[in-house]
Amino acid sequence: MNASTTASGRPVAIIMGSQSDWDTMRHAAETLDALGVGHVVRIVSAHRTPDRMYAFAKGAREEGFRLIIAGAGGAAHLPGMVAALTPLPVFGVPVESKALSGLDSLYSIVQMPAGIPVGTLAIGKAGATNAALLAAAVLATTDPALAERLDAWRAERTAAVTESPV
Ligand code: RP5
Repeated sequence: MNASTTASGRPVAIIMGSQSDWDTMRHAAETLDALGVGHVVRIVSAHRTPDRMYAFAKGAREEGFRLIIAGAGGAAHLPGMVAALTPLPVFGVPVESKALSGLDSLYSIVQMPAGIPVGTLAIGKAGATNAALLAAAVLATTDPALAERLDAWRAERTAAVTESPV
């Protein structure tokens, strides 16, 4: 078992407030897949399933997770509420909302009071992708094999940038 592997083999939990968030959050899951980082994906709503959210957050460390990626849109209280209930690092992804293009989501997630941190990413696909890369980078600090895969992933993307537009 390498250093980022938990007993379950799934160190990352990706949670989201609604099925409608999956179109965005799947980019986090796909990025973790590409890097060989085990994860689980769950719908956990701060507003519609508060008991499920509480149970998940309180049990997340004992479940073997090391990091949580939480995506939500609109009145996006999920990442902050989960961060208040678990000692694990939480990365928040503001999902692009229909009414306010995700600015509401961003403001709901980013402006946490001192003492309860949420690492807030960009709105939408970029944020979901980068949350996964950040999670992988954290896990890679204690997992040399993952660090090598992450280096290779980055090198591939660098090599793919042409010098001139095609
Ligand atoms: C939030 O409300 C969810 O995270 C989602 O982004 C937003 C809208 O949810 P649906 O009405 O599409 O289920 O809780």
